[in-house]
Amino acid sequence: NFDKVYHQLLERIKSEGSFKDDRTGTGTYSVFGHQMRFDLSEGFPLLTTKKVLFKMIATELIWFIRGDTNIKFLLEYNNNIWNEWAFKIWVESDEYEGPDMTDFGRRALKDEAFNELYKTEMDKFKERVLTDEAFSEKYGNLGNVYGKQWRDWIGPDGQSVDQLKNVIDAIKTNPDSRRHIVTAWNPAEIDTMALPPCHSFFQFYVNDGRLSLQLYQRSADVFLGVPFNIASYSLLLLMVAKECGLEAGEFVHTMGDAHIYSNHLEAVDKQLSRDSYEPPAVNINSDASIFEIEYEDFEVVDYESHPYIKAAIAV
Ligand code: DHF
Ligand code: TMP
Repeated sequence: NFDKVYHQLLERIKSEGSFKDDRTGTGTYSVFGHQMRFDLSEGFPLLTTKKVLFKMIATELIWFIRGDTNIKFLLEYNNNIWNEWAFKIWVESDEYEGPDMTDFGRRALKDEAFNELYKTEMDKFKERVLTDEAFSEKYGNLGNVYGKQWRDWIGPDGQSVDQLKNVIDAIKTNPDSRRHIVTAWNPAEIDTMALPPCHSFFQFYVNDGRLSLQLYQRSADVFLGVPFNIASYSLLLLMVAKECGLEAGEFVHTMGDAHIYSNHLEAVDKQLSRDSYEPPAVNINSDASIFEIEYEDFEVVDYESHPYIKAAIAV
């Protein structure tokens, strides 16, 4: 039961987690080192004890696979999950002349008047990214984040390394290899990224016609980020398995700092009080290569879930 595996992590952090301050000033309860396993032959691990928006996960994954790092692509799908991190670069730049947005994430939660101002500025920002090409080139971009590293890692002589294409070729030609790795963690470029990669490193493993994937996630926002991360890497596994003519095996999710933000505790308890439904299935209705699959090619079948639980994201 996929939800149970996830609930066990929430319970573990609640009972064993120690409190500490964090970069965002919110405070978290955390454990260090945790592993969850999801066998995709049992269904697709989209959590059912709260509604998780598959569209956001699928369009973000396609964005990574395209090697795109500009939120414009996401905004065109009405996907707002990366807005705050692009907005932050904009409001901290010399060109920004609007009202002071310092520490907007925390201030928007405490001060209703400021929240209105913030929402107005954010709407203006989104509109400009969508309609003003020069602006979007500059401020829609999150820097050398996931998509860039997966598809166009720049080596010491300036050569481009397409890690995703290489790993797929290697799975096809040399399935037993122990080197099926893609890493977004590029130490020399961390300071060019809006946020250093949280899901930083993954490896494939082939056995008995089944393809498995293990992710190392250095930092895990267990209430908001992790449900997305589980579904995202499970979808990537389905896509790569199909591309390589293999069955999808297990998604193994290994975490470093696994934390619950102090302002998510109530939401967590609400979720823990719910019983799970059967997991849905996800179909890929296309024979296009993994590099050409579009959002419309995915189909989620029989997704039944409890309602959405709203929680504030720490910026
Ligand atoms: N920062 C933090 N503090 N936690 C994160 O999980 C996180 N994730 C990022 C970027 N920075 C982050 C990218 N992924 C949401 C989910 C994943 C995600 C960013 C945001 C999110 O807010 N999910 C909400 C609402 C989704 C929506 O309505 O668009 C959710 O309830 O799932
Ligand atoms: P950090 O860089 O200080 O670790 O902050 C990043 C936060 O974002 C942290 O709470 C983990 C969270 N996060 C996820 O859980 N999953 C994700 O996919 C991303 C991008 C971030």
